[in-house]
Amino acid sequence: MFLLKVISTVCILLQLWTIRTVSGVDNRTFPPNFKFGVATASYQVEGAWDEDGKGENIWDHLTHTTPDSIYDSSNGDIACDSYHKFDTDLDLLKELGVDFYRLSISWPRILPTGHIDGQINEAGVAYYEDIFTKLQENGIEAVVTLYHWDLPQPLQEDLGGWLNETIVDVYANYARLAFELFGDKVQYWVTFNEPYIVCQQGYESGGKAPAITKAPGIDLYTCAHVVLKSHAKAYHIYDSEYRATQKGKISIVLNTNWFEPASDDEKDLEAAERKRQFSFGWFANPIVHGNYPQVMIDRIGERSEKEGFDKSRLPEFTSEEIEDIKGTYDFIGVNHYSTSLVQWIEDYEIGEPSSIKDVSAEVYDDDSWETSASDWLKVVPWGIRKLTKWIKDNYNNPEIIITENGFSDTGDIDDPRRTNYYREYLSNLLEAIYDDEVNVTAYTAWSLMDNFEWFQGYSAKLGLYSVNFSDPDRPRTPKSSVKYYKTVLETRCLVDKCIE
Ligand code: PNW
Repeated sequence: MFLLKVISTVCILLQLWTIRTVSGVDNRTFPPNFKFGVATASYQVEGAWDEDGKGENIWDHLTHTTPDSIYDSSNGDIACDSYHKFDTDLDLLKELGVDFYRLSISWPRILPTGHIDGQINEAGVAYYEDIFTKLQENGIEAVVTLYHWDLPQPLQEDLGGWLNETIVDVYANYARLAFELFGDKVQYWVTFNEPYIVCQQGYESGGKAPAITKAPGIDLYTCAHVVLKSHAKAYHIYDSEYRATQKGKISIVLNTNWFEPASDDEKDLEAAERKRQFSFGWFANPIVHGNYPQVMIDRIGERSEKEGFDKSRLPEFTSEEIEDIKGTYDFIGVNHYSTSLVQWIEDYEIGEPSSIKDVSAEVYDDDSWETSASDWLKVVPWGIRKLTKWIKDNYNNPEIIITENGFSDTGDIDDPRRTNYYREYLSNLLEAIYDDEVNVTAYTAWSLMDNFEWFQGYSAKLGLYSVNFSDPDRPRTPKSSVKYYKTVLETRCLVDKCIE
């Protein structure tokens, strides 16, 4: 009897000692150097699509020529009008108390044709110069993406965009110009936002501009090859010409869901890992380890041969290129929103090529997961912990920056589900940091404000601030999630009171 009592007391004490959570939310404080920010992207917020000498980009072109491809036939012509309203945006950033602002430069705003030997558009340069100066004056770091999908239209028309290797040098010249002009005020550079989406949706599924769908199973791999070389070239330019004086960091931003096996069955585990390799690994493997994942090389090679191609549809890197690409990251930027289940299926039969057939896996959602206004976004907070741990284990424990994470709804000012999303995902991130010892150093909420959500137009809202798109002034109003995020930024804590 006495022994039982002792045992049960010890158990209770042990339990109390290990409890660190208040209603399931982790109550530890974020590490002292951990940074918080918010993000936007040029085409989604700037507007002023043809003002002050800006050149046309592939999204201007797509939304103007095929408006029906956008859910509400809208476009980014005006968007949030941030081209004229940066001072207002700056006030929002100050109100939130962010450590950094992640934004992107519109390439054709500073180089209207995309080419350095075209004309440099001084008004565009002045616009970004003003932004970076004001961020610096206010102690807000700049995380700057060079390419968030708004390719200068002439580079699409004349070169075929990311399918043509000659763009590597064109992009590199643009990158060098950006480092030269703004690098003294930029702490983090991102070469590309989500190359997976750029190539898979831009050059196969048609879900993003330039929506080229003519060679499935081929073009997307060519695109990725060219993007990876462009990335590496920009990295090396920064590394050798600017790093010593500007002292920033540079890398790429990769998007991925967490892919959870549908069961403990060996085959489901294998299919889930394969799906991860074909998504995140497609880019992370070359950048960290030098080449495409072996599973991609093997499967695409085998299928190409059976399809009658004389070489693999997956391009090959030379050994010099492998050495050149390997290690071109100072951190890994991760855009993460959701999780999917993956079930093993028989390989698709040989026929017309496609990247979906190359992977051959059934990818779906659990019906019980909370939904959002975007069909691809289900609320699965534990996915971010598993994903970051998997990245740690597979890519040499890199510094990880969560460069996007957020929730989509239809735009109510009172948005408890967004607050809940941030709280739950951040709680899992704390566990990744403290319990799995993952080196996550910063977190970015997508987005500062509602904006042009690509093919969903203005129907899906991901902002902390609401924007009234029917008012010419585009006034911004804080949603209730602003209050929560602001408190988190102030206290570095997700609950009323944290330990430590
Ligand atoms: C990101 N997925 O894209 C982009 O970087 C942003 O421009 C965009 O507004 C934001 O997410 C919200 O959509 C993604 O299918 C596109 O998992 C697709 C996925 C994830 C992110």
